[in-house]
Amino acid sequence: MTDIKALPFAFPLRRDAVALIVIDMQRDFAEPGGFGETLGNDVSHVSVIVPDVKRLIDGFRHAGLPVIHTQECHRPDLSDLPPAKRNRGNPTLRIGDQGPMGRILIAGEPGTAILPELEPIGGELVIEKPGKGAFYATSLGEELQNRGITQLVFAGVTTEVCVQTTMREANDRGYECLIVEEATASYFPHFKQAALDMIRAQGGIVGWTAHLDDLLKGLMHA
Ligand code: TIU
Repeated sequence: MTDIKALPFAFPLRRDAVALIVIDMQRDFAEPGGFGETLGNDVSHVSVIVPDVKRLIDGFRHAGLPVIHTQECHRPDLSDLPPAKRNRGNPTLRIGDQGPMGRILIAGEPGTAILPELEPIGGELVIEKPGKGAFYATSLGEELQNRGITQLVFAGVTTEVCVQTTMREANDRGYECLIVEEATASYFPHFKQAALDMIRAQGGIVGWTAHLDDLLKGLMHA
Protein backbone atom coordinates (compact mmCIF):
# COMPACT_ATOMS: atom_id res chain seq x y z
CA MET A 1 0.00 0.00 0.00
CA THR A 2 1.29 3.48 -0.93
CA ASP A 3 -0.11 6.69 0.49
CA ILE A 4 -0.75 9.26 -2.26
CA LYS A 5 -0.91 12.91 -1.22
CA ALA A 6 -4.55 13.80 -1.90
CA LEU A 7 -7.60 15.62 -0.56
CA PRO A 8 -9.43 15.35 1.76
CA PHE A 9 -6.70 12.97 3.06
CA ALA A 10 -4.09 10.54 1.73
CA PHE A 11 -5.30 7.93 -0.79
CA PRO A 12 -4.23 4.37 0.10
CA LEU A 13 -3.19 3.12 -3.37
CA ARG A 14 -2.91 -0.66 -3.74
CA ARG A 15 -1.11 -1.78 -6.87
CA ASP A 16 -2.97 -5.09 -6.98
CA ALA A 17 -6.34 -3.34 -6.99
CA VAL A 18 -6.00 -0.07 -8.93
CA ALA A 19 -6.73 0.90 -12.53
CA LEU A 20 -6.68 4.17 -14.44
CA ILE A 21 -9.91 4.99 -16.28
CA VAL A 22 -9.63 7.62 -19.00
CA ILE A 23 -13.07 8.97 -19.83
CA ASP A 24 -14.03 9.98 -23.39
CA MET A 25 -10.80 11.62 -24.64
CA GLN A 26 -12.33 11.59 -28.13
CA ARG A 27 -11.90 13.84 -31.14
CA ASP A 28 -15.64 14.64 -30.89
CA PHE A 29 -15.02 16.47 -27.59
CA ALA A 30 -11.61 17.98 -28.32
CA GLU A 31 -11.61 19.06 -31.96
CA PRO A 32 -13.57 21.63 -33.97
CA GLY A 33 -16.56 20.17 -35.81
CA GLY A 34 -17.31 17.47 -33.24
CA PHE A 35 -20.09 16.91 -30.71
CA GLY A 36 -18.66 19.28 -28.10
CA GLU A 37 -18.53 22.16 -30.52
CA THR A 38 -22.03 21.44 -31.92
CA LEU A 39 -23.29 21.99 -28.38
CA GLY A 40 -21.79 25.49 -28.49
CA ASN A 41 -18.62 24.79 -26.49
CA ASP A 42 -15.04 26.07 -26.79
CA VAL A 43 -13.13 22.80 -27.28
CA SER A 44 -9.71 24.30 -26.47
CA HIS A 45 -10.53 23.68 -22.79
CA VAL A 46 -10.28 19.94 -23.58
CA SER A 47 -7.32 19.87 -25.97
CA VAL A 48 -5.10 21.67 -23.43
CA ILE A 49 -5.07 18.72 -20.97
CA VAL A 50 -3.89 16.13 -23.52
CA PRO A 51 -0.18 16.25 -22.50
CA ASP A 52 -1.03 15.75 -18.82
CA VAL A 53 -3.44 12.89 -19.58
CA LYS A 54 -0.61 11.32 -21.60
CA ARG A 55 1.82 11.67 -18.67
CA LEU A 56 -0.71 9.95 -16.42
CA ILE A 57 -1.33 7.11 -18.89
CA ASP A 58 2.43 6.65 -19.33
CA GLY A 59 2.86 6.53 -15.53
CA PHE A 60 0.38 3.66 -15.26
CA ARG A 61 1.88 1.84 -18.24
CA HIS A 62 5.43 2.15 -16.89
CA ALA A 63 4.26 0.87 -13.50
CA GLY A 64 2.64 -2.12 -15.22
CA LEU A 65 -0.82 -1.10 -14.01
CA PRO A 66 -4.04 -1.36 -16.04
CA VAL A 67 -5.38 1.47 -18.19
CA ILE A 68 -9.04 1.49 -19.24
CA HIS A 69 -10.49 3.84 -21.86
CA THR A 70 -14.10 4.82 -22.48
CA GLN A 71 -15.80 6.26 -25.54
CA GLU A 72 -19.23 7.88 -25.55
CA CYS A 73 -20.86 6.59 -28.72
CA HIS A 74 -23.93 5.05 -30.29
CA ARG A 75 -24.79 2.33 -32.76
CA PRO A 76 -25.15 3.42 -36.41
CA ASP A 77 -28.89 2.57 -36.30
CA LEU A 78 -29.28 4.81 -33.21
CA SER A 79 -31.11 1.99 -31.37
CA ASP A 80 -29.25 2.88 -28.16
CA LEU A 81 -29.94 6.62 -28.44
CA PRO A 82 -33.06 7.79 -26.63
CA PRO A 83 -34.86 10.67 -28.39
CA ALA A 84 -34.45 12.65 -25.17
CA LYS A 85 -30.68 12.54 -25.67
CA ARG A 86 -30.71 13.08 -29.44
CA ASN A 87 -32.91 16.16 -29.25
CA ARG A 88 -31.42 17.81 -26.18
CA GLY A 89 -30.02 21.31 -26.44
CA ASN A 90 -31.01 22.10 -30.03
CA PRO A 91 -27.44 21.53 -31.28
CA THR A 92 -26.33 22.61 -34.75
CA LEU A 93 -25.68 18.93 -35.53
CA ARG A 94 -27.36 16.14 -33.59
CA ILE A 95 -25.88 12.77 -32.62
CA GLY A 96 -25.94 10.58 -35.75
CA ASP A 97 -25.85 13.53 -38.19
CA GLN A 98 -23.06 13.79 -40.75
CA GLY A 99 -20.39 16.25 -39.59
CA PRO A 100 -16.89 17.14 -40.78
CA MET A 101 -15.42 14.14 -38.87
CA GLY A 102 -18.12 11.66 -39.90
CA ARG A 103 -21.40 10.92 -38.13
CA ILE A 104 -21.44 12.66 -34.76
CA LEU A 105 -20.72 10.29 -31.81
CA ILE A 106 -21.34 7.09 -33.82
CA ALA A 107 -19.16 4.01 -33.20
CA GLY A 108 -16.41 3.61 -35.79
CA GLU A 109 -16.59 7.16 -37.18
CA PRO A 110 -13.36 9.23 -37.28
CA GLY A 111 -14.66 11.87 -34.85
CA THR A 112 -15.69 9.26 -32.30
CA ALA A 113 -12.15 7.89 -32.04
CA ILE A 114 -9.89 8.47 -29.07
CA LEU A 115 -7.33 11.23 -29.76
CA PRO A 116 -4.28 9.73 -31.54
CA GLU A 117 -1.88 10.91 -28.77
CA LEU A 118 -3.90 8.93 -26.21
CA GLU A 119 -4.71 5.86 -28.29
CA PRO A 120 -5.20 2.60 -26.36
CA ILE A 121 -2.42 0.04 -26.79
CA GLY A 122 -2.84 -3.73 -27.14
CA GLY A 123 -4.47 -5.38 -24.15
CA GLU A 124 -6.08 -2.22 -22.75
CA LEU A 125 -9.81 -2.41 -22.14
CA VAL A 126 -11.96 0.00 -24.19
CA ILE A 127 -15.57 0.48 -23.10
CA GLU A 128 -18.08 1.97 -25.54
CA LYS A 129 -20.85 3.63 -23.58
CA PRO A 130 -24.18 5.12 -24.70
CA GLY A 131 -24.69 7.15 -21.52
CA LYS A 132 -22.75 9.70 -19.55
CA GLY A 133 -21.89 7.15 -16.84
CA ALA A 134 -19.59 4.29 -17.93
CA PHE A 135 -21.42 1.64 -15.86
CA TYR A 136 -24.79 2.23 -17.53
CA ALA A 137 -25.55 -0.36 -20.28
CA THR A 138 -21.92 -1.59 -20.47
CA SER A 139 -19.84 -4.53 -19.20
CA LEU A 140 -17.55 -2.27 -17.13
CA GLY A 141 -18.65 -3.56 -13.70
CA GLU A 142 -18.13 -7.18 -14.75
CA GLU A 143 -14.74 -6.44 -16.34
CA LEU A 144 -13.51 -4.72 -13.17
CA GLN A 145 -14.73 -7.58 -10.98
CA ASN A 146 -12.99 -10.14 -13.21
CA ARG A 147 -9.72 -8.22 -12.77
CA GLY A 148 -10.09 -7.72 -9.00
CA ILE A 149 -10.05 -3.94 -9.39
CA THR A 150 -11.51 -1.98 -6.46
CA GLN A 151 -9.76 1.39 -6.88
CA LEU A 152 -10.22 3.72 -9.86
CA VAL A 153 -8.08 6.73 -10.78
CA PHE A 154 -10.03 9.06 -13.07
CA ALA A 155 -8.97 11.28 -15.96
CA GLY A 156 -10.81 12.66 -18.98
CA VAL A 157 -13.75 14.80 -19.94
CA THR A 158 -15.89 16.48 -19.03
CA THR A 159 -15.32 16.76 -15.30
CA GLU A 160 -18.89 17.49 -14.27
CA VAL A 161 -20.64 15.36 -16.91
CA CYS A 162 -19.18 11.96 -17.88
CA VAL A 163 -16.33 11.90 -15.35
CA GLN A 164 -18.38 12.88 -12.32
CA THR A 165 -21.33 10.68 -13.35
CA THR A 166 -19.03 7.65 -13.68
CA MET A 167 -17.26 8.47 -10.41
CA ARG A 168 -20.59 8.60 -8.60
CA GLU A 169 -21.70 5.32 -10.19
CA ALA A 170 -18.41 3.74 -9.08
CA ASN A 171 -18.63 5.19 -5.56
CA ASP A 172 -22.08 3.65 -5.08
CA ARG A 173 -20.72 0.30 -6.27
CA GLY A 174 -18.02 0.32 -3.58
CA TYR A 175 -14.99 1.50 -5.56
CA GLU A 176 -12.46 3.91 -4.03
CA CYS A 177 -12.20 6.75 -6.56
CA LEU A 178 -9.58 9.45 -7.07
CA ILE A 179 -9.62 12.15 -9.76
CA VAL A 180 -6.41 13.78 -11.05
CA GLU A 181 -6.93 17.54 -11.26
CA GLU A 182 -4.63 18.34 -14.19
CA ALA A 183 -5.91 15.39 -16.24
CA THR A 184 -9.57 16.43 -16.38
CA ALA A 185 -11.34 19.36 -18.02
CA SER A 186 -14.70 20.99 -18.46
CA TYR A 187 -15.85 23.42 -21.13
CA PHE A 188 -16.63 25.60 -18.08
CA PRO A 189 -13.62 26.05 -15.74
CA HIS A 190 -15.88 27.01 -12.83
CA PHE A 191 -17.82 23.73 -13.27
CA LYS A 192 -14.54 21.78 -13.09
CA GLN A 193 -13.65 23.57 -9.87
CA ALA A 194 -17.13 23.00 -8.42
CA ALA A 195 -17.04 19.30 -9.33
CA LEU A 196 -13.64 18.82 -7.66
CA ASP A 197 -14.89 20.65 -4.57
CA MET A 198 -18.06 18.50 -4.45
CA ILE A 199 -16.18 15.22 -4.86
CA ARG A 200 -13.81 15.80 -1.92
CA ALA A 201 -16.27 17.64 0.37
CA GLN A 202 -17.79 16.02 3.45
CA GLY A 203 -14.79 13.79 4.07
CA GLY A 204 -14.60 12.60 0.45
CA ILE A 205 -18.29 11.94 -0.10
CA VAL A 206 -17.60 10.85 -3.72
CA GLY A 207 -13.84 10.31 -3.51
CA TRP A 208 -10.40 11.90 -3.49
CA THR A 209 -8.69 14.56 -5.63
CA ALA A 210 -4.93 14.66 -6.24
CA HIS A 211 -2.37 16.55 -8.30
CA LEU A 212 -0.70 14.75 -11.19
CA ASP A 213 2.87 15.01 -9.84
CA ASP A 214 1.85 13.57 -6.46
CA LEU A 215 0.06 10.65 -8.14
CA LEU A 216 3.03 9.95 -10.44
CA LYS A 217 5.45 10.09 -7.51
CA GLY A 218 3.27 7.60 -5.63
CA LEU A 219 3.09 5.27 -8.65
CA MET A 220 6.90 5.05 -8.73
CA HIS A 221 6.84 3.66 -5.18
CA ALA A 222 3.77 1.45 -5.61
N1 TIU B 1 -21.22 17.97 -23.03
C1 TIU B 1 -20.42 17.55 -22.06
O1 TIU B 1 -19.96 18.33 -21.22
N2 TIU B 1 -20.06 16.25 -22.01
C2 TIU B 1 -20.55 15.22 -22.74
O2 TIU B 1 -21.48 15.35 -23.52
N3 TIU B 1 -19.93 14.01 -22.62
C3 TIU B 1 -18.84 13.79 -21.78
O3 TIU B 1 -18.63 14.45 -20.79
N4 TIU B 1 -18.01 12.80 -22.14
